[in-house]
Amino acid sequence: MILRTAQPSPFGRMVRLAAAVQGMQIKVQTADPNDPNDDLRQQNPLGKVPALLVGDDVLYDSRVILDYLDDCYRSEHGKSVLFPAAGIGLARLKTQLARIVGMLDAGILIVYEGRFRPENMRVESFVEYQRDKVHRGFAQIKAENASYTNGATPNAVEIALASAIDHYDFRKNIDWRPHAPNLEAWMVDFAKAVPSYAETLPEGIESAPWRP
Ligand SMILES: N[C@@H](CCC(=O)N[C@@H](CS)C(=O)NCC(=O)O)C(=O)O
Repeated sequence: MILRTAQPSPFGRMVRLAAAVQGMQIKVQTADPNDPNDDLRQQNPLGKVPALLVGDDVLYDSRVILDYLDDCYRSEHGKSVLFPAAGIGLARLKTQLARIVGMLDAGILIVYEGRFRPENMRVESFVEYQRDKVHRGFAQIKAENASYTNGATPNAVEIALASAIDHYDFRKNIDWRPHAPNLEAWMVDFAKAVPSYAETLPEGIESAPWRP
């Protein structure tokens, strides 16, 4: 399996963390979504990372990849680390994951508003519209994630939450702290417990109480 991803991508980081937590080896091959000559665009016509090459198949997006990694683990071990639930419990976990992916998609749109539009064409109301989605998401999460207790085996939602928090700190476009101050302690516990946390950090991210 080869993972096409870009180092700062929070979606790619989710996949790398998930593979590491499951003890799976995945070869990472850097992709540049901005480079028209990168064969990423042949592999995934959307030109987005992450994309996972499995034999002749190309899997995207991040949630499809997480589901596939989970299936691989489950068929070998008879249990699941990423989605340890069934029925409504599983649907709940997947909804929580969809919420974080949606919050990240909104954050990426904010990054692209700055990257792709000339300064005089940027629309602040659009940025605010996206930012509000992220703030509302954090307000809900605040009520649900009082403490991190899963040790070295976080589930998919916890992996996504840690990746999202570091992403917003890396891009500095969302101040999540006033909306979910309890997540600082949550991050301290997550970072301490999950061995692959430090090695998958976005390069150049500023330090924090849970980050070197
Ligand atoms: N919802 C997708 C989002 C993937 C995504 O937006 N990736 C960004 C990098 S973080 C990308 O490749 N952007 C390039 C583009 O939109 O053209 C997922 O979960 O995989």
